[in-house]
Amino acid sequence: MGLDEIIISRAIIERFMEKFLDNLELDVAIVGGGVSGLVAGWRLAQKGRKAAIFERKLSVGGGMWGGGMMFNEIVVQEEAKHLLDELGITSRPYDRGYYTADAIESTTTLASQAMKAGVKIFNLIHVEDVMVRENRIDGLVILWTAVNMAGLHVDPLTIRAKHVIDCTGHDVEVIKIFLRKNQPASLKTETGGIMGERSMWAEVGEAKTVEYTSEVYPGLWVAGMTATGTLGTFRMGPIFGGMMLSGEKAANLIDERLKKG
Ligand code: 48H
Ligand code: FE2
Repeated sequence: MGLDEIIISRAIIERFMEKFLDNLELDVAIVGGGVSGLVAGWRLAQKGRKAAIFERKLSVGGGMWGGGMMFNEIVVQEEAKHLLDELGITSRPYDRGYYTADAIESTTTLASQAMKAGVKIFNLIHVEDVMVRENRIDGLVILWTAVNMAGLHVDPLTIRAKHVIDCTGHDVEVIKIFLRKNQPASLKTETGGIMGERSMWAEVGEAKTVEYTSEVYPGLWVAGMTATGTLGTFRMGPIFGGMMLSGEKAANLIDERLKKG
């Protein structure tokens, strides 16, 4: 078979454009393809929702690749073990109620399952703003990460979404941008602002992060470390059950909301 470079180029451009055009209007736009974002996308896609993940880096997986201090194993507690099983991630019991899993297997399997369920992932895209309409989030403002890194003055494009989940981890990026640009808007938190992530206390941090996974402004949700930081509880270190359960909870709550119309 003869190979033509131009066919290869055309194939990539056309296929990408099809995918991109098909995802300009979404039920749910997820910012950040870390653990919580991937789980949220996986669950929403399983429920038949049109969801896409926008990840600024080349690879998804966020903080899961490196396990704890680059020892590439993760710990998951009993409460989230069912998600490892459902995803097909091999886990081993350690102490009572603690399981370990290979960080690379966990990350790759989660990403693979999310995609196979139907969520689309757009990597190398930086979410730099949101769209707001009459006191409700209406979507995202996106730009290539490379443009942002190069400091070039190029205007962005937009994605319309009924719901946006900020899954940007410790950075709490979307929430910060939203507050900076939309004063005097306030969040559904104790002060109306970002409460801030606290020092490490795994047990409380894990439970509260799941509890705090919620809609903090109409159409704007927080999950994972962004929920930890926005509503203000303790960090938990390299235990990932809370992140997974938080992503799942956000997906379930949004799915219920979409059912109500
Ligand atoms: C597009 C963006 C943007 C942007 C960031 O860090 P993550 O893995 O986030 P979580 O919350 O799913 O998981 C947190 C976990 O990894 C962790 O750090 C834990 C449990 N820490 C405990 C502790 O004590 O430290 O993923 C966030 C993703 C990353 O891939 C970013 O690149 C991406 O979001 N991202 N993507 N546009 N503006 N900002
Ligand atoms: Fe972390």
